[in-house]
Amino acid sequence: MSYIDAKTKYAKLGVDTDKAIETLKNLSISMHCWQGDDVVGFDTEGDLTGGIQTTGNYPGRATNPEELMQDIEKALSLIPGAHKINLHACYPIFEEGEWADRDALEPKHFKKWVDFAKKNGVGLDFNPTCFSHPKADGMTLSHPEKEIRDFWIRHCIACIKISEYFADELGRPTVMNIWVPDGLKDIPADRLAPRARLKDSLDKIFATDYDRNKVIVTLESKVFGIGVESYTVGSSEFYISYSAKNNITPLMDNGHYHPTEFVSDKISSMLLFNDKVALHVSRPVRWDSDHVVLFDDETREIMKEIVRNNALDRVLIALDYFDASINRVAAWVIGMRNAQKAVLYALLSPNADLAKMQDDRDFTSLMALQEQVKTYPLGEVWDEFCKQTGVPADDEWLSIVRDYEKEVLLKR
Ligand code: RNT
Ligand code: ZN
Repeated sequence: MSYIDAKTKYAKLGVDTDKAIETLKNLSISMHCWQGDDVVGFDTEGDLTGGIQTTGNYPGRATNPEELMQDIEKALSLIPGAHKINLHACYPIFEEGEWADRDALEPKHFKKWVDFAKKNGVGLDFNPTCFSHPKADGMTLSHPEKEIRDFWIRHCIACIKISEYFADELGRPTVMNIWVPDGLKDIPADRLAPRARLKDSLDKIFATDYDRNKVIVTLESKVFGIGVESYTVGSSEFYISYSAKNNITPLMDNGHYHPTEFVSDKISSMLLFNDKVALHVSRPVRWDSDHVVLFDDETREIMKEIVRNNALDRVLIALDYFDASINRVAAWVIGMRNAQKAVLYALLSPNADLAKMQDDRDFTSLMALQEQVKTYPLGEVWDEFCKQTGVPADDEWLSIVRDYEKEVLLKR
């Protein structure tokens, strides 16, 4: 089937494939740098901590800024559209002999990333790194010791400054997401005090003067982590309430809920009460496992909600996973392309007709049409999108990654 045939087929449903392609071209997704090096970063030596974990030892991990940038560039060349790169504060690029602790990080330590972003025509997003650090032992912004809390408050404020610098340099807002791993392995004696301290620390961070048009701070909740199974300070209720009261953007990671809860079902409620909503699109398998994003039911359902709610400009989409068991460049390419493909699927759905059937309580037609569109020729429209944006089709990109693996990754 050709693109023209597919276009005709969708047109019979009242769906304009050309328009969908144009919309998709304008959607930028934030691609997480940390898939490239298993969340190791460049500023500390120790292990990954904070209740998150990478598994696998596929060869070719990026071990320095040059390698990580080279791998990101390779991935970007295989991903349609123009996107953003999401950096963590543990990825500063110091000069020879230079080092700064997390609370002393400055824009200059990220200048090379700005140069990289300009060269590649991408935006930058940012994240304080409140884990994998000697002072991040179990608790950070909610730590009982003031000295430790103050350190992480200073870190977050430093990150706001760096985010502002990115926005100034690149001419587009930086999304800065705060996630802290604070929690307890076993039954708490006091659930309130750590939450009160987290609230107070956030108040102190937001007391800093910054331009909210340039930096969109988001707060990411979680249900549990490895080694913090019994209590998470920054729970969903905590951050939803804090964000609403303080006009901050909440962030939902779809690995951070009970397996019977779906982020796709939460988006509409959050959009009713928030100007913007941020997402970490991930794939939990049994737990918050951060598997590569697939073109699966929940990813499609999430994107359908965004499209149907007419909220492509209000939902800030970022990816968050770290798989060390497969080629890491391929992991980026697969996840990004799947997220975009799921958006395309949503754009090619006869959403207004389906909504009307629901309102008319014609559930028979609704079910029939929802099933009908599942096997419509999405692939042809996707191929056309890849062609128009100058990137390889689904059956072409992997051999390019394989060559890169042979020539670059396996020689590391
Ligand atoms: C952890 C959160 C957080 C991290 C990244 C590295 O559970 O999902 O977003 O994955 O910041
Ligand atoms: Zn996340």
